[in-house]
Amino acid sequence: MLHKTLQDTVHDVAGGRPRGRQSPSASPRGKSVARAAVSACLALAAMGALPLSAQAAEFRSADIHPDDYPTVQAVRYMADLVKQRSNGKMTITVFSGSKLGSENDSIEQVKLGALTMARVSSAAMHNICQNTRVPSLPFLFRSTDHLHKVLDSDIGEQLLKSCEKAGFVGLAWYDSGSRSMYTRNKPIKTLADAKGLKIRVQQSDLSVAMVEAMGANATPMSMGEVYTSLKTGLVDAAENNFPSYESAHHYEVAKYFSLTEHTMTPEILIFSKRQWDKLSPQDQKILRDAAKESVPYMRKLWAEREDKSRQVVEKGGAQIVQVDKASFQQAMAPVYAKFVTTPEMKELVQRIQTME
Ligand code: GTR
Repeated sequence: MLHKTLQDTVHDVAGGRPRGRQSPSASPRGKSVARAAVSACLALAAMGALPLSAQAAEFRSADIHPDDYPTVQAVRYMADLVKQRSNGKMTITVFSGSKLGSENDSIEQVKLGALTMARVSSAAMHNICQNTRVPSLPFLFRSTDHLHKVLDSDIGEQLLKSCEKAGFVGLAWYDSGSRSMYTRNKPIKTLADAKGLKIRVQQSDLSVAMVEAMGANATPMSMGEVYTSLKTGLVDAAENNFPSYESAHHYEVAKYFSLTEHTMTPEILIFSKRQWDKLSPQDQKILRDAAKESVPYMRKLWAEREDKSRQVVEKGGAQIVQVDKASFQQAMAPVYAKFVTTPEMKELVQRIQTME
């Protein structure tokens, strides 16, 4: 493919005659012009100076979730649109199930440009791009509708854009429902039940602070380590949404799922800024549009999966526990005080809270 498209470039460089007519390379002088052009293109491509738009682009995207998970399905949906609209010039292969490493590994690779895309939890971006903390703030959204309204508005765009300085083009937000606590030994019903527990959290200062504000001890670790940590009692509890609780089999080792619904941290689809800058505006538009169009598809899959996962865990012996939510909510003021620090964040939070 690369060869073919480079030839097309050579064709342009060497005179751009339509196919079927005698090309300059048919004459001895033409041949040497074409040869020189090929070498120049190869050299430029090797240096990364040739716009990717002149080459066939094969992108890889990482996800820690299994094949049937809504995030993986949504990026595959985007990939189909991109392939179709670029006439096969741009392809995206999604590597599911942590085949390309943990979320933190993928983020690092995307920053370097060694990997093109990753679908990660926005919590994994908190310490890299601080505005991504905003939609993870505890009890910020009143409902899924409220979350969607915010993420679909200019606020969502502003938050996605804020990662560019750190080397990431934010393409889309995906749903992740709300996260709740689950425990091995006894159910959490009120804030007092969380006190002193060792709770696994995502690798983010904000996630640590949320659990500490509940009076518990936070143990940040990657998702891949959680099952064993729960099973062996290294931690007493963890927190996640129903689909992750189910697909990662955490319900088998921590059966009390307490509906704290303390955060609605969304998923984010990131693209390497290094690679993005080499694409033509037309190709960038194809990618952006396709990512946006995968969002409603993802939301539909997500709603279905939340219901299905809830049924699976209940059948598997998990107990769904109602909690005194207000007691958790009241404990969160220090988290806001610590993390909503810049005028921009303060304004965003205020706009979100007052959005109808
Ligand atoms: C899930 C999320 C993953 C990962 C995981 C975790 O809800 O989809 O990307 O961040 O939570 O808790 O590590």
